[in-house]
Amino acid sequence: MAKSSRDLPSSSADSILDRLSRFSIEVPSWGFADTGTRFGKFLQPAAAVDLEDKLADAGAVHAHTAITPTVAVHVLWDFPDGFDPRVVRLADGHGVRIGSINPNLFQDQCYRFGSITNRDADIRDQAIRHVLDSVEIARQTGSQDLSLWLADGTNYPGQADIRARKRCATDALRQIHDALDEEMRMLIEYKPFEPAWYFTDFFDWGSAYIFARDAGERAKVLVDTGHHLSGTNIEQIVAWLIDERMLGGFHFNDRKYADDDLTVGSIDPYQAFRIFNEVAAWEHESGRDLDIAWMIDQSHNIKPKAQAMIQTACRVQELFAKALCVDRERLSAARAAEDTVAAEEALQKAFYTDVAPLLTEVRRRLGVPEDPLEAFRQSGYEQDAAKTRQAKREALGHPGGGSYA
Ligand code: PSV
Ligand code: MN
Repeated sequence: MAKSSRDLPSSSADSILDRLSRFSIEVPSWGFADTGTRFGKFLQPAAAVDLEDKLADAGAVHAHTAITPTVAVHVLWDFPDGFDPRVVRLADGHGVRIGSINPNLFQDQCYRFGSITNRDADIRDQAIRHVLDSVEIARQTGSQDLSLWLADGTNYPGQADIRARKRCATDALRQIHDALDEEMRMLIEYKPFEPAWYFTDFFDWGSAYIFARDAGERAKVLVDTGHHLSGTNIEQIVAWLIDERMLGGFHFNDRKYADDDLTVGSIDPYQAFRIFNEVAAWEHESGRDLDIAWMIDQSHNIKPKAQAMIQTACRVQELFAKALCVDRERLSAARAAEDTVAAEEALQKAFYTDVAPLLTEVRRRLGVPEDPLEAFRQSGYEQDAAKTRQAKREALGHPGGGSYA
């Protein structure tokens, strides 16, 4: 069994390289701006001040990795003064495209008691209109994915009728689904708590599945790896959703306690590997790539933003490469013989395989530095950005830095 990807049979190494050459993952615009915790923000001079800076940073990440061609946008944070279609050209100028569109149904005062689950029909309509406007934005940016995270929920037992809220959400999602173009997808994200503390309406994969099923065939479930209670077996959820043809995509990050938004693999790289292993297993069986949205959802409060994004994208690429190294024949044989040790070893051997030679080769093919993070750190990009962005902040009259927007 291979200790290094150099020891792989050349046919497997070739197919792994081909798959890695087709691999890409979306970065979130909000990962480049100053963000913080609910207790405050630590500002960074090189943090993006506006959407153009975020696109420039995403462009720099893509230029160093060649695997992050698209940028997710959050409608109110990125288009606070309304959507301007010139953003498509702006992104193009930085070598990236606009990816998933994230409506914002949690910031307006009217959503205090919910958006599409609100008992007030006018507020529900306002929420639906905002999402329909977001569908129009997706049309203009050529985006395939409408990514819905509903912060809706309640804080106290007795506060609201759980079933009535479920029915309101179902109606709203159907209306939104019907407005999608043929090639669009509606991704429904779940989260067990926060900002609501008694229950969230979209609380787990089962609820997201039911909402997606009832909305229509273009609706799928979005798994944010940080949105699980401790001990949840995320790869099992992923395997079930894949099998049900209901996995729409991922929001990757890592967590230790709650929705910590930490760098993928910083706490539990084996968990990320096990998730990728489910994707790789399906791809091996079906002989094609799984058509899902791979997205990063992290906000880096302490780390320099673009560095953290490069580190993340490369870590995902590395862990996916390891999952592609699983010897599927050996694994099947071990399972068939009920040889639990050998079956587990098939996974562990792949996880501990040094995939550096594969990554070097794929980066050579993609025309990017062998060590994207180090090349970026040496490039001077961050220092230049800090200078121009400080000047921009002062010109805008808020030298202290911005917000998520
Ligand atoms: C909510 O915690 C979430 O995961 C949703 O995807 C939001 O769009 C994103 O984070 C914003 O940071
Ligand atoms: Mn998310």
